[in-house]
Amino acid sequence: MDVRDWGKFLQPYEQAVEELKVKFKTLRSELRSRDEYAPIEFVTGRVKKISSILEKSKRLSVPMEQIETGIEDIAGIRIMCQFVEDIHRVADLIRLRQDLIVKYEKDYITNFKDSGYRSFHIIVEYPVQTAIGLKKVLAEIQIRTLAMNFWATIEHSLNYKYKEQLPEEVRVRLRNAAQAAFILDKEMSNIREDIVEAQKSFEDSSIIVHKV
Ligand code: 0O2
Repeated sequence: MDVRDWGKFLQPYEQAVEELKVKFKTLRSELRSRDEYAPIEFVTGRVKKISSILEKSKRLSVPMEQIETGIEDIAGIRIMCQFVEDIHRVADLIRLRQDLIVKYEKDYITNFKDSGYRSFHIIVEYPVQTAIGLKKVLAEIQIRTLAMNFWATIEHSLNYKYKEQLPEEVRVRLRNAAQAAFILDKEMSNIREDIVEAQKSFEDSSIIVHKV
């Protein structure tokens, strides 16, 4: 594929990412305005880089004609939560949606990866209305806590720096850091109710200050 073909190929994925970002950000503000606890802290999204698509298709032996079905994270949405419990709540909300179909789920929270990676992935099929009709694309929704995201972001950049050849010492430190992030999530879950209550009264008081 030349650059123009890639542009055409990636267009529906770009649209899917933009639409899904708006939908999950809206879900967050909608829950807040209904005065319900919003399990979403913030949402990001990206379309996979061409070099990364090519590298993954090579690694998984997916021929170019099959990348639409063989590579499921060309469109990627990331939903960050405060607590592990929120991840399950967000996953429930996604399963109930009528605007996408859940294909399958990968639970790297119960079964974390050797690297120490933890996150909950949901692969969905999302219909995009394009100029030439409806196009269904696959998207990967990653749901994680702020601690899981901190760890994954650092590990991703170190892997980029060392080109996937992490020195053993760094690897061990990352595993220890993953364990620390796991304990942090657990401790935060233990005092979750106190934290949520405190945040709620802080928000209420800032609304009063705003009104004055
Ligand atoms: P990008 O944004 O393209 O650079 P994999 O073999 O890891 O590619 P797997 O195990 O089936 O594939 O995972 P999956 O569900 O396809 O998700 C891949 C994405 O999950 C990665 O995308 C990361 O965002 C995240 N991920 C999976 N494993 C790890 C890990 O060990 N460390 C970190 N930091 N992230 C991970 P890309 O390709 O890295 O992202």
